[in-house]
Amino acid sequence: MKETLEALLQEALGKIEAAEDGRALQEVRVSYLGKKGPITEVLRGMGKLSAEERPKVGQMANEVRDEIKTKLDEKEQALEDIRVAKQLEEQKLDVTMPGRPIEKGTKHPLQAVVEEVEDIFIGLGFSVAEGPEVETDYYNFEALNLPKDHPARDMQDSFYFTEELLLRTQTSPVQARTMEAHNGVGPVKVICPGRVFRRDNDDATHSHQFMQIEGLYIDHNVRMSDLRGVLDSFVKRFFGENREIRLRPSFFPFTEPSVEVDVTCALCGGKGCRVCKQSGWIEVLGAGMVHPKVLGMSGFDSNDYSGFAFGMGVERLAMLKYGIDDIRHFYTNDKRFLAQFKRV
Ligand code: 2NL
Repeated sequence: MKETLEALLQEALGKIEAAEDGRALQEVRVSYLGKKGPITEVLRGMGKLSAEERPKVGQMANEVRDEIKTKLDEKEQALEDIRVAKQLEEQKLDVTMPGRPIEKGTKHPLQAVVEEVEDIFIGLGFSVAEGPEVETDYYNFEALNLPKDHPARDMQDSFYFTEELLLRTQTSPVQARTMEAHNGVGPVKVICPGRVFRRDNDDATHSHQFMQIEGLYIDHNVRMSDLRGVLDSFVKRFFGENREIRLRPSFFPFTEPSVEVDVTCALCGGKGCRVCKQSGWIEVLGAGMVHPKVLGMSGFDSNDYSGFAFGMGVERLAMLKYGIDDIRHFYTNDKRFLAQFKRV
């Protein structure tokens, strides 16, 4: 028995030594330590031994089994170490290599224009206010003298969530909220940039969502000449010192009187060309004196206070300033288009 176990051990150790991979080792493990292996067989045959031999043989069989197990585990670890070392050798990583350059993004031209306009108006004493894109019918329409069934609502058909909740069609509701928060005490001097939405068919000059900047100035004795002065300063800063503005009568439900504001054409300097359709003027924004009803609804006494307001499309400003011919360029995010505004 003793000799048999000793021989088994030597044989197993030899095979472990010779094994070149995990599979060969696994075969040795199964054939020597498995249920049908020779050691199990020895242990099973112990019943035939004498009482005094039995514990000795049992102990020896256990020792042989443990020895084989230990050697198997050691060899397995050794093979794994070799495998890892080989892999490290093959997959050398040069940590000193320069990384792939990360492409730097640019500010979106619309954002750049909004920030530029903000800077100009902050310089004129205005502050910037923002508000929700989902608005109530009250702030978007009612508070701006556009009662339900007013025909001018057709021009601003919107996206409704419910009868009373919609995507705002203009940023005026932010101004209405600002006025309300002042509790009838002026001055109010804000500009409100933001995204607005209208149910419209998209083409080169229309989009169902675009950006607007509206302005509002309420105080004692604010007059049309103040509006003219502020807009003239803005236009000169934004488009160039050599530009002039012109006010034409117009209509908005929230202002009275209302005007359309034109700027002299940069291309022809006012002489008339293709861009300005021979008129020498290009329309850039709408404005007017805040309607007394609008002042009243937002808590201002129109006998005590007056104000002017204006609204302009950011896309239109950007298109005129940078000679962009299609509004859709702003939304399709073609990098060739966006990269042109790196220095803006
Ligand atoms: C346009 C014209 C305009 C206003 C917006 C306004 C806001 C309040 C009161 C009175 Cl809270 N008016 N906003 C006034 C005149 C014109 O926008 O063509 N926008 C693109």
